[in-house]
Amino acid sequence: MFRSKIAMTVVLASSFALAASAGAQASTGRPHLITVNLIEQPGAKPFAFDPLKFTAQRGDTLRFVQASSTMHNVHFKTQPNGAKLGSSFASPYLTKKGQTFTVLIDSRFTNGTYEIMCDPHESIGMHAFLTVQGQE
Ligand SMILES: [Cu+2]
Repeated sequence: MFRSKIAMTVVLASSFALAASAGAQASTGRPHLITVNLIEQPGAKPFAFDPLKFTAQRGDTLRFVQASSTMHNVHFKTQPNGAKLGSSFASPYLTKKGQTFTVLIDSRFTNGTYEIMCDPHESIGMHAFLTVQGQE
């Protein structure tokens, strides 16, 4: 399992490099592609979003990548006032390694912090925090 995690990191690092070079063509360096992995790990919280906290501006894209062999989803459970996602805004279940769920941070997202849960693993602490900032 440890070895496969390293391989996954290498793959993601190279796709990040591609995204970074594509973004570099714009004078502002935006928009960004932000990758969040759904991982399994040893310890008290066997499943996690990696990174746990991330920040985006409108126009950026969030990409969640299934990097474990356990089914997960991505549920935007708590949202700042004025957000237009609806409390049921969630991905389908991601069942296969490498499967992705992509969200454009557009005008539905007001500035503030969003708590993201994996529904099956909410009770064991599988959550993450997205902060949206910038001009509204
Ligand atoms: Cu999960």
